[in-house]
Amino acid sequence: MTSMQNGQSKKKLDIAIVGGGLVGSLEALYLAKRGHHVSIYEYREDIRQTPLVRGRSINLALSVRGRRALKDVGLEQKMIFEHGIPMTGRMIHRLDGSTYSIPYDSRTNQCIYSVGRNYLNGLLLQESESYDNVERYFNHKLSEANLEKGSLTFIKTDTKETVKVTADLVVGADGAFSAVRRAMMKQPLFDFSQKYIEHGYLELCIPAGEDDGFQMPPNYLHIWPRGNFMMIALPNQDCSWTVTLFMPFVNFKKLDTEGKLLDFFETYFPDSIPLIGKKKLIEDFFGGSPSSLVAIKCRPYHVKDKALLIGDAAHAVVPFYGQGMNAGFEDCTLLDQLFQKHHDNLVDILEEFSETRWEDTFAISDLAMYNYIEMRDLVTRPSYRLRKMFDDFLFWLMPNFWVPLYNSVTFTTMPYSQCVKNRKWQNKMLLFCVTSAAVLAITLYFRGLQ
Ligand code: FAD
Ligand code: EGU
Repeated sequence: MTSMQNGQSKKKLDIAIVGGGLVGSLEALYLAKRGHHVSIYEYREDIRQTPLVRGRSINLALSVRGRRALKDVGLEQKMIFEHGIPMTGRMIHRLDGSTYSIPYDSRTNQCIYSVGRNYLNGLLLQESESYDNVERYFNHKLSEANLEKGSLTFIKTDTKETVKVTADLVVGADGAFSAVRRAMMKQPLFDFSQKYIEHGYLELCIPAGEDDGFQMPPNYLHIWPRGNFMMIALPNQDCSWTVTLFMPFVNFKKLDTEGKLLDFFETYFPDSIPLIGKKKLIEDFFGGSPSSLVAIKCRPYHVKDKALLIGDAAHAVVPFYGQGMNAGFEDCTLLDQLFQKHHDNLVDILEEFSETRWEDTFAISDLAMYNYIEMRDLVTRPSYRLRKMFDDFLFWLMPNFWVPLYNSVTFTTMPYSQCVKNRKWQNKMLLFCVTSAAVLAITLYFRGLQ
């Protein structure tokens, strides 16, 4: 197609999306709906063709921002009601195995959904088959890019052949270690930072019970907060649970024998041992190695009218707010609104996206990093629960006026930076009220003495 797209809304663009993960495959649908010609280039093989590896399924928490994006491409109902498991609250596991739950939204009963990563990715790719203006190329690894020209070089992983293509627009949706972003690094004035945290994560599995049902109450996100480390579990469609253990790498390294592993679990997660099973715990733990977690910030997200980063490629966040995919999906929604606003004029679209999006992605990145430090033990502390009680009470009293931080992030589409500003204002307000109450009490007390 022609490269003279400037200003002409009728001209359809030729768009190359690098990365057919969650965000890339969703963006393809959005662009296809607008009539553009889209090619998805994905490093891995077609996940729809790969049988489930060792029956293991990895899941994610889908909340309002992600749902909103799926709704726009007509997939929300299918994802949520046929293949999502509602989680209405957290269930906290104490050391002694006793539990208590904290609802996500006791006021209007909103919930989040546990969805299978592979299932969702497969669904998005499958949906793209219904557009004849989308093409999918699997086993294509981006090796080189000239972003100013929109030219890309791929290596086919099966035949080792080289494939060169050019496009009107290159969308980098190739994840936290983005090759498109690497090419962008050469641009002057491109800011970049990355931060590895000292914790790694390892996935374990609680299989379905003998009666083929869930071994724990299914409609919760289960949490075992233990100070410097924690474990969480999300339910799967097949009644199993994906359990994720977050712990400093040095602690992982210390657990180098079966005995030490079982001792560790008996000390800290005793109730989980019969659920996972000793044999399976050992298999899963030593069968994998802990993965690292990285937060990446960069800006701007674009090069002229030729290239754009979205999803983890633009903003990888640590998972402690359950917002990485949701934020990436929100990128697609916002981008679509800009395509509408600027009548497909790429210069204006990319510039405005870069100019407006970073503040919100930096905000969710900071929130998630803050939560990494706090959530590990905070949920068990009285001060946290007191603040939460205040928040919930005021929310109940004035639902339009006082929306707690957690609710605004998870259950609204309010820009992330606005959620943070709200929180700061609420902190000031609470401090003011508490101080005023104290002053009033003291004043009345001394009056009483006179
Ligand atoms: P990815 O999913 O990483 O996809 C990138 C794709 O690009 C991949 O398919 C890859 O193969 C391909 N690719 C990479 N390099 C190349 C190349 N050179 N050429 C071609 N293709 C390439 N988010 C939530 O919203 N909720 C959660 O509950 C949640 N839990 C999480 C738990 C953990 C432990 C982690 C690590 C993350 C979690 N996230 C969660 C974040 C979420 O996984 C990511 O934000 C999301 O996967 C980002 O999607 P993406 O498409 O941008 O990147
Ligand atoms: C981490 C890893 C509970 C999936 C943060 C909550 C997460 C998820 C929480 C992972 C936590 C932590 C929130 C959701 C969600 C909670 C949230 C974290 C899904 C503040 C598969 N987090 N996660 N907060 O509120 O907003 O339940 O890997 F343990 S969903 Cl760390 Cl809402």
